[in-house]
Amino acid sequence: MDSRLYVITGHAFLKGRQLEDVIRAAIQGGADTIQLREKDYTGRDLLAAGHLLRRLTRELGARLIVNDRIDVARAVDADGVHLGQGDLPIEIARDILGPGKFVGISTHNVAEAVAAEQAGADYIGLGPMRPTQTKLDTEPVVGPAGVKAVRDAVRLPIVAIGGIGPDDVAEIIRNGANSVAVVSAVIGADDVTGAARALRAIVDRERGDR
Ligand code: TZP
Ligand code: MG
Repeated sequence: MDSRLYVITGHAFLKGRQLEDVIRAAIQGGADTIQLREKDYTGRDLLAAGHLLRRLTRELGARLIVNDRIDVARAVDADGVHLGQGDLPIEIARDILGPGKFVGISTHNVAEAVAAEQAGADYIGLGPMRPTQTKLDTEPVVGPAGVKAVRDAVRLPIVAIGGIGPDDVAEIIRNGANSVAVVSAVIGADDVTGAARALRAIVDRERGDR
């Protein structure tokens, strides 16, 4: 799954704004993939947010990925699911979702990345790049240097995540990541479209032809 700017929801950063407006602004700024990730939502609330995001991403031409919940991904016909190390295995997710859907896996080191590739993941999340307040139970920081080590070990697309701001993106992409995933840097920005556009421009510049 070839993403360039991957934006993850986080209702704490909406500051009274509507999810729909913030995600529309992010996509207009160049987010090509939206992940629904709300750890404290009920199933019903996730389903409602999923339907809203499915309509919006279809209208604007972005992918929709659901974090953790294969059932919600299927119910809203998302483009795929993002799973952690402890979640159901990839082949189970594929059985449930059916053909043509993406399965991404969170990884934190070379061994997990290699295992995800062997298991048939469509992409890996790799992080955290920096300390972050958005997710409190993170693994130790991998950093941009860790991207290089993982790039040397796997071929599948790498989506770097965790504490990423505009100053980090060039090094992360140069070290071999395909994409960056952010919550606060876009969802929490006063100018959501401008923040997304700035990140996306760096990814596009540093990726060049690849
Ligand atoms: N997984 C690892 S770090 C993280 C997730 C979901 C949070 C990223 O949020 P931010 O605000 O971009 O640091
Ligand atoms: Mg998870």
